[in-house]
Amino acid sequence: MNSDELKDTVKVVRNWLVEARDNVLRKIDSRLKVDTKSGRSDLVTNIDRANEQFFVSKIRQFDPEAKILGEEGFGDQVDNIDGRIWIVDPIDGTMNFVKQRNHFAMMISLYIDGQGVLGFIMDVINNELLYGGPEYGVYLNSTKIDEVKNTNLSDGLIGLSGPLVINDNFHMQDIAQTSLGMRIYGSAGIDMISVFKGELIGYISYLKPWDFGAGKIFAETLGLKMTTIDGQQLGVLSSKPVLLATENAHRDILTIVKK
Ligand code: 2AM
Ligand code: CA
Ligand code: CA
Ligand code: CA
Repeated sequence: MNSDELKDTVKVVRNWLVEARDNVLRKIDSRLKVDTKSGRSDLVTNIDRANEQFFVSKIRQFDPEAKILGEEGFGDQVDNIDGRIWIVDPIDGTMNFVKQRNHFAMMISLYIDGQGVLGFIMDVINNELLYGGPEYGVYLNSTKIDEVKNTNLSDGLIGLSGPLVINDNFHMQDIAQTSLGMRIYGSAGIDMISVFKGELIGYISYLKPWDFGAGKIFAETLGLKMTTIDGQQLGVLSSKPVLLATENAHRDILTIVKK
């Protein structure tokens, strides 16, 4: 995409997010319809569904040829990375949304032939939007992020997912002990905003494309690393434990994982 197309796309998607945020805030005190998916901690609400339908209809109007990969299934069946793919997580941190009405995000990303072009993560309650990509640069609201300090694991806080720590998968407790402390926020989007603000040195969780699509683009742009937990390249359509970290912390964590 040329720079005018990028600017136009950013403007359009930001408008969708503003409208979606208004829609969610308007309904935030209403009674939710909550259903379980794979288990009792894997939830979906009427708002997740309505919000995904909203984004899917906006994307269809704006970019009719593109494929859409949406968590709640209102997009397309996407089985290869060819062409333009929009990835949508309408509410990230649904458990937080249900229990706290706080600490949840909306995430959208655009890939072309497997290359990340633009990503968007919005912290709905804090009204913080992280957006951009390799050609556009990465911004937090109106402030450009030029670099994220390359901190070691032992000098920072690490964001982890509850199940990985409880089960001590991949020596997760050793990783937590080596860091200055672990934080479990319960939303990949909120964790990733914290990583790109330099508040966490990394984040580790089992993630699907809609969980990591936007974050992977910011990592590639800002020189952080996002790979599978064993350091392999992370494909856009993969569904694996993911390690996002500063370059130094990524190295430190892989040393522990491979012990
Ligand atoms: P979600 O809320 O969009 O499902 C903590 O639960 C984080 O892991 C959230 O970002 C959540 O995204 C994501 N996640 C991925 N797979 C999950 C699952 N099976 N159950 C709960 N959360 C999941
Ligand atoms: Ca979910
Ligand atoms: Ca998610
Ligand atoms: Ca979700």
